[in-house]
Amino acid sequence: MSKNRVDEVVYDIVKAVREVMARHDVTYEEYRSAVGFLMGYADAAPFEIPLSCDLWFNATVHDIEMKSRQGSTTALEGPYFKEEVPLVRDSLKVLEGQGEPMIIRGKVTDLQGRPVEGAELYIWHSDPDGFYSGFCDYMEDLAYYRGRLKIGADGTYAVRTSVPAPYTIPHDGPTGRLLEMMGRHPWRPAHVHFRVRAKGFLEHITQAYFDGGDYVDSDCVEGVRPPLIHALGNEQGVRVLQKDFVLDPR
Ligand code: MBD
Ligand code: FE
Repeated sequence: MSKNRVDEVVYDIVKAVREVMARHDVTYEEYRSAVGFLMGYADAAPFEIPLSCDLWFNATVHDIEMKSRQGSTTALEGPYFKEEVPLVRDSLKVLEGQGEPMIIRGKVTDLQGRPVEGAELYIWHSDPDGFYSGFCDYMEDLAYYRGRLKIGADGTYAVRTSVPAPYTIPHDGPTGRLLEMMGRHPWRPAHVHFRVRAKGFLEHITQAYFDGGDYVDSDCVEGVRPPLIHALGNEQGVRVLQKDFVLDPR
């Protein structure tokens, strides 16, 4: 029968790398320098190992997981979710006078289009400078640009906040150096994160990107999928993001 899973997967990776080395005629010098590069993580930046793995492979595991779902398109969770955020009714706390106002609204339904009453919707995103509360020195209060909403009987929600900005992954270590050597940039397009929890349904984690926004076509972590790109509306100077969620039953 089948070999053990570790051997099956790891040995396939080894063979794939060998094939790439042969195809590009990798030299001894290049091989030694690649090993040296990996040593750099252990020596100076072990904390960048997850960053580097996520940069190349998180979207891949995500796509694999998504194959077994039928609801609306899910997306990467990213590293900045916080559980302990305020329950909000209609607005998130924002830095006053900064950024463009935005309303996010939509509906939470099941696969048959019926509203999912009692669902919990977490929303989090960056400030107008691309920073997340709790992860920068001027915004410790987790109420900024974060909140948890309770979905009512009709399944709809609407919350006021401001438009987030593109974000760079940390690039002052080996991961950034590698991207630079490759001629790639460390930016993610501006985005809003969502997490929906409801009894009887699979947890639904997703993101929204803005049509025409910078880096939507060149996300460094390659996490953008067409159904996640939304055209921002404009109602009397307020940007409008419509984001609906279709949940998969558990
Ligand atoms: C982010 O804000 C993010 O959403 C992802 C997926 C990776 C790095 C930073
Ligand atoms: Fe993010």
